[in-house]
Amino acid sequence: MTQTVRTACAHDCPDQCSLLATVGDGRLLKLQGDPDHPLTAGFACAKVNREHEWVHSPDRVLTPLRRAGAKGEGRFESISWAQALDLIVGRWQAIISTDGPLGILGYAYSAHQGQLNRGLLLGLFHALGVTRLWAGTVCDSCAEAGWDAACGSVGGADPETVTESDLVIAWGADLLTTNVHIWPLVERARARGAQLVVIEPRRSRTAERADWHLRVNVGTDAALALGVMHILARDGLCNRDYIARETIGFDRLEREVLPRFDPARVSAITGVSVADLDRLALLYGRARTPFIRLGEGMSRCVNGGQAIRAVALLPGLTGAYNRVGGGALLMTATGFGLDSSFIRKPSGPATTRIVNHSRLGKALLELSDPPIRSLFVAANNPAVTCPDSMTVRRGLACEDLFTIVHDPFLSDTARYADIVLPAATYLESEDVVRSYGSYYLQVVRQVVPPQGEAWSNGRLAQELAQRLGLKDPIFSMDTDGLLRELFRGAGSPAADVDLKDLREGGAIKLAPKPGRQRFRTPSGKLEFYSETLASQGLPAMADWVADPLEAEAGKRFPLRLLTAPGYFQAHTAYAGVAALRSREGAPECVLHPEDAAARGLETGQIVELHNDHGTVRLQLRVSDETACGVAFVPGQRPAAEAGGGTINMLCGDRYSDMAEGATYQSTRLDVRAAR
Ligand SMILES: Nc1nc2c(c(=O)[nH]1)N[C@H]1C(S)=C(S)[C@@H](COP(=O)(O)OP(=O)(O)OC[C@H]3O[C@@H](n4cnc5c(=O)[nH]c(N)nc54)[C@H](O)[C@@H]3O)O[C@H]1N2
Ligand SMILES: Nc1nc2c(c(=O)[nH]1)N[C@H]1C(S)=C(S)[C@@H](COP(=O)(O)OP(=O)(O)OC[C@H]3O[C@@H](n4cnc5c(=O)[nH]c(N)nc54)[C@H](O)[C@@H]3O)O[C@H]1N2
Ligand code: SF4
Ligand SMILES: [Mo]
Repeated sequence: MTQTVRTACAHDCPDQCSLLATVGDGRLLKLQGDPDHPLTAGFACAKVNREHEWVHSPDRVLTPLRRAGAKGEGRFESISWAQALDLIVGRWQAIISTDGPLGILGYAYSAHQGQLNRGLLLGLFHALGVTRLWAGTVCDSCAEAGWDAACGSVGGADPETVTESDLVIAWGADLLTTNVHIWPLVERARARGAQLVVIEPRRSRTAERADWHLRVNVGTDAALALGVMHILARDGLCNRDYIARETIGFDRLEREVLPRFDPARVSAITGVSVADLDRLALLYGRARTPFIRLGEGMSRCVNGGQAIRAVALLPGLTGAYNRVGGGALLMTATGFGLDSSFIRKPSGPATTRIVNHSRLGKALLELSDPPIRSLFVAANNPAVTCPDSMTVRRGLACEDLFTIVHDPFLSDTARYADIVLPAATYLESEDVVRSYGSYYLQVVRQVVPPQGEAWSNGRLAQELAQRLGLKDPIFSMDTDGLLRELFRGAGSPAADVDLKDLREGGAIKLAPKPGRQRFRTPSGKLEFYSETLASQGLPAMADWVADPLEAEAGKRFPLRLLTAPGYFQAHTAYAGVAALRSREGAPECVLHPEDAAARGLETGQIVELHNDHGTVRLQLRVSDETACGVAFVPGQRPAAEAGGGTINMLCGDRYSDMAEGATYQSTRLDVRAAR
């Protein structure tokens, strides 16, 4: 007997698909996209098509484990949940009584689950008052700050309106890889005459299928956007009426910044020819409903915040923000009006010590008063995904750090743990997800029972909280109670959601009215000039300045690193699925033919990428899909797969210009044949 259950995908992905799961004998047999969901449109991505192999992978951790070898070695013995929880609670109580709760670091950020499972762990950390993470600096904190500087904390254009667009720009976004469900809609717009322009340093899957791939130098998008603005202003293509009504500060930008971004200088910075720059500006200026899909990749470098900010300002010049099919979309998450503080902040001190992902290793090794004595990681793999991951591993290897990792798999990070706890995936628990790339909200239904003795993050948080004597009601609530808490502080439009509908039905759409982008800046307008940023000592206006440190490092390390998500991978989460591993192929580095020839290197050869941080071995592929001077490394792969290293071992711990984001893309390195 098989049965079909409607659920939602909880991977860290902007699409947040609605899924139909076929189940038989307690096993997931098949997952397919829900045909009734307008964006999912009946198909899942290449990764989730293999979800049955992920859930039932032979590599799943099925019981709690205690370390039986050296840290990092990966030797463990099975113990019971009761033993594991006793060990954790005993250790934490001892730390709290001698050093206070700051001696514990709670590390849980986003990743592969919904609002309840994620929120309850954060609630546990908050109630205990432990040291916490500035969540998101590896991912979107900088991109979000760049967007907020221009538009305020507000969702962008509804992706479904892209069908009305006459010019689609994927600006640093490989749609087919990270946002595949917008693709059929883009194709519909193209069938009606729209052009697709991809602005990318490499020829991505999406760039290959575009009408025009505009190659831009890594880290120069702010200059490109300002160059387009220069031409729009010069050629009389601005909508002065919109600028006067809905924006502030354009006059100052036009006077003080744009003159410096003349086509010749912009061309020298960005690598885009003056003719192509003119063509882009004219295409944009003459389009009625240009739709810009911004990706986060370009924000992950030292001047990344300014890049996102400058691109987000562009639709303000022509008034495209006020036309259905026009505007810009980075994220939608803040558009729902959800406020998870009743779950994430049930009690405990309002502020605490905060650690940045990029400096996790340093925090583990160097923080004092009190030092970090215990690290709790759930649903993340910082040994691979954090910048400066060599230092992270040195921190994780400390004998006196008591590390607990909750994960369905023995990740690279879990290999360093003292205690590994088996985690249930989203298919094994209940939750609610809100998309960050569309405007849908949906419940996640349990599809199969937890595998082995796995517990969901929510259950783990609740059981730990109870054993640690926390009395907050959220730690004994069922899903219905938690859902009510999640919506208790909700503003519009989430405040109007009927929880019964949400619980029993499919996805609910909460999109803003199309055709008028709202701004939640202090002025209520699109801000070309930001007093808020100025008061933080940041540039009041969008600008581009060269990074002096990088120019210096460039003299010794001629190549620049470019990284991006793998097509068949979700960072490291599918390392346990053999079929996806083999589809993705060996962990690789892609070099331009000229760079490869200059070093005498060939496709298939094992090479060493190296800089002052260390050396990483990868397989070389020679292709002009990457630019001269750029070493492209797709995906995040476990060290064992990649011949002993992972790419973030070469990345430094510098912060981006806004919100302390990671700066993978500002890494300099060189490549040589492996010795
Ligand atoms: N298959 C797959 N899908 C995923 C993920 C995954 O690992 N695998 N990860 C998910 C997660 S957590 C996130 S946050 C999203 C991220 O998805 P997006 O927001 O789309 O961001 P990225 O894919 O990181 O980067 C997008 C593109 O930016 C390009 N890029 C890098 N630097 C620059 C630059 O300086 N200028 C320009 N113009 N482009 C640049 C990269 O080549 C890349 O193709 O994807 C999600 N979806
Ligand atoms: N060089 C470079 N580095 C990057 C990026 C890049 O583009 N380039 N991208 C960055 C981005 S955007 C992000 S978001 C981060 C991602 O960084 P992480 O979130 O650290 O990476 P993941 O590989 O997604 O790790 C998720 C872990 O959660 C586990 N897991 C899955 N489901 C569950 C669950 O329900 N419960 C529990 N407890 N565990 C679960 C998986 O098995 C996996 O081990 O990486 C960042 N790192
Ligand atoms: S595209 Fe994203 S949301 Fe949809 S099934 Fe794949 S991972 Fe899940
Ligand atoms: Mo991310």
